[in-house]
Amino acid sequence: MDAQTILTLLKFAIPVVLVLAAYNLYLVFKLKNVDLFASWDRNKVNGLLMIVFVTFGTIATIWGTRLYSDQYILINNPASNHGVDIDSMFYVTAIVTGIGCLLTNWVLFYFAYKYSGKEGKKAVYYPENNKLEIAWTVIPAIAVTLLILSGMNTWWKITGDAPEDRIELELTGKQFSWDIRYPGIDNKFGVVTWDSINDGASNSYGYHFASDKNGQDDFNPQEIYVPVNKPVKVLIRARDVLHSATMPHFRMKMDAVPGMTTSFWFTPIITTDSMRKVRNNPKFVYELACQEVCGGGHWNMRRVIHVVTQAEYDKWVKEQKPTYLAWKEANAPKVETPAVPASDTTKVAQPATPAQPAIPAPAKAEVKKDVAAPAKEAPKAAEPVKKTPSAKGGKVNP
Ligand SMILES: [Cu+2]
Repeated sequence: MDAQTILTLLKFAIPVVLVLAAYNLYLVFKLKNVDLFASWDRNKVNGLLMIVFVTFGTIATIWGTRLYSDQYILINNPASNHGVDIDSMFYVTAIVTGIGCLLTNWVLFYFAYKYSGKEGKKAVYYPENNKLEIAWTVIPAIAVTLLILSGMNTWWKITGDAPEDRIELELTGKQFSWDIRYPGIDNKFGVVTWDSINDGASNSYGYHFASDKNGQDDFNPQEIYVPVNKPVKVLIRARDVLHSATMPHFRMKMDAVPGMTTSFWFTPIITTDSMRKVRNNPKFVYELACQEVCGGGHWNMRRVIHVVTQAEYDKWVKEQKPTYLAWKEANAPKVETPAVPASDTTKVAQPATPAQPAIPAPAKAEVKKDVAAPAKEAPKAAEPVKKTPSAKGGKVNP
């Protein structure tokens, strides 16, 4: 047993021993019929303890809130325009309810002290007071209505139309990661449908590359980049179960629902670099998380968000490779073994010698090697889906 373990055990053992000792003393005095507190006015002592309790509780609450305030991201440095709105709503709500909470509790404990039992004192019979009833119904009702209205106003802004000069990006939640998509230079998202999803053939997003030009410049980076002071509209989808796209530093959150596209927009107002200085933390990064407990790997659904200058953003966009290129490469017909599916790497890896006959067309069993491909059809070099998707450019149809 090391010193640390012994210390931890002692921390638990000492209070237990003290409580047992006190209980033993109590039993001894009880057996001897000694009442240590016989001279005390117990009602008065209890009344005074009420005051001590509420005073101590108030001080501890204020002290604790101040102590932890800079560790809770939700009350520090909102990094988006809507974040500022949400934080001010949070403060207003906290102040209004905080004052209500303090007032009612102070009155409660003070009355317990003031009206503690006394010899010969009788309780007053006070059955009802309509004016009081109306007052404490109407005042909270008005306060809550105002709070809700300001909340609705902010909600409508966040989920309403984004400004024209926005950039757009799309997040798709799946067990267990976020797929990120940008529309590329044409600013139009290509059509994606679930039945084209083919993880084994570099099409985990379900693009219709062969028939849909809009998708050919879309790119799927591993991290999110957004320019500062520019509105960002985020489209949110789910590939399997419910997820929830959450960007806590921007105070943004929206459920990802299979079968539909949800969205929000915000304008980042502080670059990552500036926030590192503000927080005095050179390693600080903004994050995207999943806030729906969506399964065993839920905790792993993290993506880094970089808020950069417009110039840095433009440079980054130029550097991105459209997913189409990787798909084209992965699905290009191989000259040596034309009959084998391009994604069947086990075959491609073996160079065909002249003595060997050409490998025959793939048997069913070989096709099955393309695991993780949910599409019903075997992967082919050419675009497998001929159906024209109903969604137009810019819209997605999961
Ligand atoms: Cu999730």
